[in-house]
Amino acid sequence: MKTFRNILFTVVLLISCVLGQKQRIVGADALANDVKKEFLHSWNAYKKYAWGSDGVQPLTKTPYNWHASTLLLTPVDALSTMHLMGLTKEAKKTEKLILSKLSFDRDITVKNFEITIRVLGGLLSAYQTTGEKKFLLLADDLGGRLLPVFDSPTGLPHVYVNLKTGKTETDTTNPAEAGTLLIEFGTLAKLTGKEIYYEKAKHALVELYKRRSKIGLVGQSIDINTGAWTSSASHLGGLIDSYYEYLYKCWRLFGDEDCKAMWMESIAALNTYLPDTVNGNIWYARVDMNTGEKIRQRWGGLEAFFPGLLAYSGDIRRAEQLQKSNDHMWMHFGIEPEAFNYSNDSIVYNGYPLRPEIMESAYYLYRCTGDTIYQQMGKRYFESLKQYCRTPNGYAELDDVVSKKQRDMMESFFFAETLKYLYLLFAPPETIDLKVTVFNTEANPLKRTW
Ligand code: DMJ
Repeated sequence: MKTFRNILFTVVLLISCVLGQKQRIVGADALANDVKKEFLHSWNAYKKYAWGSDGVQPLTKTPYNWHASTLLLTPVDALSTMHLMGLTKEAKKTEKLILSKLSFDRDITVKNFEITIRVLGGLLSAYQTTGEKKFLLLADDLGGRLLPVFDSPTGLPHVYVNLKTGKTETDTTNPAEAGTLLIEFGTLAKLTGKEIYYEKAKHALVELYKRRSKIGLVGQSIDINTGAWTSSASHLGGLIDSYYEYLYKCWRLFGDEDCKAMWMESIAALNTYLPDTVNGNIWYARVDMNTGEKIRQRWGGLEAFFPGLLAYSGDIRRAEQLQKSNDHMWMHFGIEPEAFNYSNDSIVYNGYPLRPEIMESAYYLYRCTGDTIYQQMGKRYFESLKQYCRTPNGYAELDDVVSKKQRDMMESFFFAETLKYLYLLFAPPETIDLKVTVFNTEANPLKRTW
């Protein structure tokens, strides 16, 4: 019986969301084109004011770098969006820049998680799209320099590593930073044949999972030397979010049955202890990982990815309910705050850093249900973005979603994720083949070619 249920589950999941949906809202092509224009508007600002650096600050029209030397965050992160949008000329110029300028032989200390999802993910995606071997060589070089992070008594990764010396820093991590590595390191292993990449990242994921509480939840902070939790807050926001995403997606991408088992047990625990209904809307609360006791009624821009993951993994009912709550949070201020107290519709953190997660969820829900209501939602989010965040030189984050005061920053994920998911939401569904493609948490598409 259990075997039959397992087979059924596998079949349902493999066909869910991969069939092209025919129905699209009126004007879908024009909307997709409009998103592409906004991408170019922002990309032109990068080219004009910050070419060769990590990114552009749109208000002062100045470049920024995360470290003493550039890692080309924006070009590497943006490249797959250009390919999907058919911006071939821009993509070619960007590839040339990356191949001629990107070097990891630098005495800089980087955050392993961020560089993995943005740069390693971007390079692997570039290799799969173009077939240019030099992208894989760059990815392998970077992967090798990041590997020292896993040298800890538990195998849970250090947070920072120096790319030249391999010196690691910071012994307290969290599920998101420790458990959001396997898609990239695993793909690198498959494409180079160097199994060590898969083993190290999977070991970290399993070590996290093994430390779940008796009721199946993880906390938000953990000591990599002792493996003891240093915070028992359990939720779907920053510090934990993409740990769950990778449990599921690693099964999709690699067919790894351990990941599937870990996902199934984890999602059951989440659905048991976190759901919290307020005024007819369902939310997922912050709870204590050991007792399941509710500690905060907080949701936000990062948590907004979760309806997408629910839909992608086959739970359309919960996904639709939760996306309604996402939409409520967005519409309450005309754009979403970073953190929101859903018990009384008040703001916890008032910024909006151009985050993509709510668009990502609208995209998966559209692909999985074919319901154009999700394209309508995306259209509203796109309109808010243009109204409040657009500047003469790209898009700016908001300091405050109430006053709509802008902040001088445009992160690389705006190109990699926000505009990509919006574009895909309106473009013909066959633009991307979800049967063989899995997006990493930064929306860099990776294909199961093995
Ligand atoms: C991205 O860098 C990734 O999606 C990450 O998992 C968390 N969110 C940011 C964008 O909001």
